[in-house]
Amino acid sequence: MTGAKHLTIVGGGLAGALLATLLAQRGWQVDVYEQRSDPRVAGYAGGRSINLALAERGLHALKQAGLDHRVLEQAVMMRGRFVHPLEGEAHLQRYGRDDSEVIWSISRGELNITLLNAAERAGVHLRFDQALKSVDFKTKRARFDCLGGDQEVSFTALIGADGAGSSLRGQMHAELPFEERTEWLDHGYKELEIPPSESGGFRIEANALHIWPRGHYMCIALPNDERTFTVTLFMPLEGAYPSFQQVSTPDAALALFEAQFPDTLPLIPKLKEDFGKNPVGKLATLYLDRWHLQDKAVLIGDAAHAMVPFHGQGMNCAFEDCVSLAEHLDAADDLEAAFQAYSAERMPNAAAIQQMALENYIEMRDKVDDAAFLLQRELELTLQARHPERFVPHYTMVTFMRIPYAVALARSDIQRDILIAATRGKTTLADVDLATADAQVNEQLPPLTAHA
Ligand code: FAD
Ligand code: 8R5
Repeated sequence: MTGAKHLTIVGGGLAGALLATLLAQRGWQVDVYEQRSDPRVAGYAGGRSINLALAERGLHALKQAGLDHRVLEQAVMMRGRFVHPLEGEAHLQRYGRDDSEVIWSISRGELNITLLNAAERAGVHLRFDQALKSVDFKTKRARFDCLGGDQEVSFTALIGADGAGSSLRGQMHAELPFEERTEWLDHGYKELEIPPSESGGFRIEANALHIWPRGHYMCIALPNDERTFTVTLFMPLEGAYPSFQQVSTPDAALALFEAQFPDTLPLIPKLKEDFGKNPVGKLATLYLDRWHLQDKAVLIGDAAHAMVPFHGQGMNCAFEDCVSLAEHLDAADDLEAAFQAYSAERMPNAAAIQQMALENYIEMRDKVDDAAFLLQRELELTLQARHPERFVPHYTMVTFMRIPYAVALARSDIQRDILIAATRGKTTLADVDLATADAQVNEQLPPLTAHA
């Protein structure tokens, strides 16, 4: 890139703070405007201890900024799904082959602070309590609302890292309309908490992502480093019992948990209080047909492609965007070429993970304790061992590799067909015709080595 290397980032959340660091480390002059107060001074405004699953894609991006070790120090390892059926024994289903294939539970507040500190160390100019209000793209001036009144700032280009409700997106739309569609999921969520045990330890297995699958709804729990768990109940918003419409009071919540999640009752002492206090979260997928406006503005992270949470990839994907945009900004001749190349690379991949995230809800809430699914999972691992270059389990491609999401989706579709055909009507692996499955793998799945 030749010319002025100056950029203004709107939003100092996860993607904004990481991108600012990556760019400053590459010699860019970067300003960040964040609407909230500085979490290092005011405490994290998210309030409750909210945790996120960090996987290989996000970890690799943090490594580019030299932050992987710092973040992992505060993380709790999750080896697999700990499945709690309504009847029968709870058990761990490993995500990968061993402890080199795990995901990490990290606190959003701590992560954001780590990223903001890194940005500042790299020379980024951070400004808090500044909300983007309007943009004049002709004169390249942006207006921010701040405590002392409005202020106008001139910019070279704006980067929208201002999350799902992005105001920069709205301003870009007003300047040059594009196709924008928000598909709301008809399910929502409520957060609850498992405190530490009386002796100060974790009340259930710490190194796992817990799932209570119940068909059309589910609970999950992720560990926090202060030995609590954040439990999330996902359920339809309306319609037949149970839905948030029908389960709308703390007493109704208690009745639901007594009947459907009895093993969690002694773990969540403030169930009624949490349920009454915390709002029902809404979930949506955001589809745009353009992410940039000439050489003047570009979107990253949730502002560009908010997704439902069920693959735990929203932040991971946002971090991949940051690395991609930083690399294209370095390589391209001008800003417009960089924004164009970044969009061309990332848009198909964002669409793929958005789709896979929707699909994984059904797997988590309905399939993980199903015999046919478990046999398919067993065959998946067997075929991986027999064809390590060609057959890589779906979850592994998304979570432990960095192959483009679109490649993972295309290969998963082929693999699913092979798994379903080979296990149809079978109850054990011994009954599966491995020779036929082997032939299909060799025929339909070229080696993956190029993407490793
Ligand atoms: P955000 O992190 O939302 O940051 C946007 C920032 O912009 C905020 O700081 C906001 O204050 C600021 N802002 C907004 N408007 C303005 C404005 N007008 N002017 C200035 N600043 C503004 N992803 C995973 O990968 N794994 C998980 O396990 C996971 N769990 C999640 C759990 C929950 C409860 C939620 C809600 C999301 C979860 N996600 C997870 C998704 C993940 O949080 C997002 O994908 C990720 O935060 C996107 O980063 P972002 O920087 O684009 O947006
Ligand atoms: N986000 C996650 C996974 C996949 C787990 C698996 C799923 C809560 C609002 Cl629902 C969900 C996953 O397939 O076994 N990894 O990480 C995180 C998830 O939900 C987060 C905590 C969440 C938005 C509420």
